[in-house]
Amino acid sequence: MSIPTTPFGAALDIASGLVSPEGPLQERRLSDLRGLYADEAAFEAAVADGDPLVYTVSAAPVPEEAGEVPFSITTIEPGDVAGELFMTKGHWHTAHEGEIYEGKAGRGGLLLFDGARTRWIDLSDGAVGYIPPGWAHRTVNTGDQPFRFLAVYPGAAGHDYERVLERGMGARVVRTQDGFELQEVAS
Ligand code: PAN
Ligand code: ZN
Repeated sequence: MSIPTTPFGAALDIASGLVSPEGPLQERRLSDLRGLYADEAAFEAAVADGDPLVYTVSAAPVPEEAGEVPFSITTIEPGDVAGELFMTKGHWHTAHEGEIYEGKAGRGGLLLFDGARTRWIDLSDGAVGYIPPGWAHRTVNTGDQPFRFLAVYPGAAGHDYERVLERGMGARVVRTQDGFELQEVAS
């Protein structure tokens, strides 16, 4: 049986990207994103050359259960693999559940894919992004500082990473001379 949650206020430390009181802390290194970058040779070279930290997720102590509303801060480091920007793995929710993101620091955005259509929502400057049910979502650091955002989602959402590995996100986000661009990928 799960322990009943009690009301609490949380501090979001924007300088460190940590939520307090703290729940699970996840670290994703580049090797955790195998199969997601277009340039596999550049990917393996970067993994061999130190396997850099790509993102961390600092979650509040809220269980992933129906009725609960977990929240977390994700920090994506600046960087790229042969021009393709550092990003989260991305997932579909296994249940028909949406999510809300709010940009907190740095520059970045949300790449969304419903299996046919791709959308981009900029989360820089504190923007809020709404992820409807049925849309895969991935975030990307488009700047040169850590990009941080708050995520709030239903506890019964569930996370399907396999489908993103198999089908992609419909586009890749790539560095250009004056910023970044979305490059469409046939799915
Ligand atoms: C977010 C993500 C978080 C990390 O909390 O889980 O940003 O991204 P990946 O889960 O794709 O590695 C969320 O969307 N939760 O549902
Ligand atoms: Zn999600």
